[in-house]
Amino acid sequence: MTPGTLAAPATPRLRQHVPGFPRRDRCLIMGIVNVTPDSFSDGGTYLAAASAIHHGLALARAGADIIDVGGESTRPGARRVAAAEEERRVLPVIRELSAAGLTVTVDTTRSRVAEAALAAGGAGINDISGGLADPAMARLAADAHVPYIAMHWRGLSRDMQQRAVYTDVVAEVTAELRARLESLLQTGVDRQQVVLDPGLGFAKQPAHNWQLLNRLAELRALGQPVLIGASRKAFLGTLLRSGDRTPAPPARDMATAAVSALAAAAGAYCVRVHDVPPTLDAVRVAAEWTASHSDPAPSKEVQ
Ligand code: PMM
Repeated sequence: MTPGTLAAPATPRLRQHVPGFPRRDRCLIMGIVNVTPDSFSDGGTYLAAASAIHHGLALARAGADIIDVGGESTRPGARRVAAAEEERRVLPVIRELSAAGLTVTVDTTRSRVAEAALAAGGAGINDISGGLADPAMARLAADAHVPYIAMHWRGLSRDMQQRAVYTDVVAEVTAELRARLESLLQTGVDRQQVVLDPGLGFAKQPAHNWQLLNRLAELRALGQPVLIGASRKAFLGTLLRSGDRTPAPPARDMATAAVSALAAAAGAYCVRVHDVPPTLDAVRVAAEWTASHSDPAPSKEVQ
């Protein structure tokens, strides 16, 4: 054994980097722009392209590293919109935000919409179906060689909650994402491009979401960067309602920030949120918290 091996100081692990996304020394923040009339979280306020663009720029100013633009609601029970309508909603927003220098992803399951979004300046694809909804998506991701977020998915939103049946949710989601990853790689997608996401709230009951968060390490063991999308989701409202004092809706952004801190400390690569400032503080705290174990010297600052 090399002398001193056991005494080697702990060094912070190198942060994962996905070419095409910004490089940061903390968990990345993806800000959400939903260009849908029925989004549960913004009530359609950002339907008009102009306000969606304004909102995306504000999220970036607040510290979002990536802006995710989606034109189709994925709330449980939601019906699909036509591809042409989805394009009509997202393309002007993606064009404008990309031209302003922002890193923009398109939140779509359709290769046709993703291709048009990349042509409009988009930097990556956020596919909540992980390539399952459209067989042409993996080929596009391989050819375009852009960041590709593959989320765990068990079917369309209209009846996905019927598929929230698991014996061991973490083991099953990890196995299903591993199968997705292998299929993507076989199609020619570069491993470096792929970010995996457990898909909180998608064919998941609240307890499933909490188990996935608690056992993030098992998902990270697949070796890919992991994205967490917990922002304002119903399972946070359910948790807070079960206490007797706190009303659920206004508190969801604080609960979201708490999840952001814990997920970042557990090694999440990126968190996808509606409200950026509390999550920016949260991921900064997490970065300092996890980095400080390698530097035992006390800070000079008092308090
Ligand atoms: N959640 C929603 C939409 N897109 N994309 C990824 N990668 N992960 C998610 O968890 C996710 C997503 C639904 O939430 P929203 O309606 O607030 O955008």
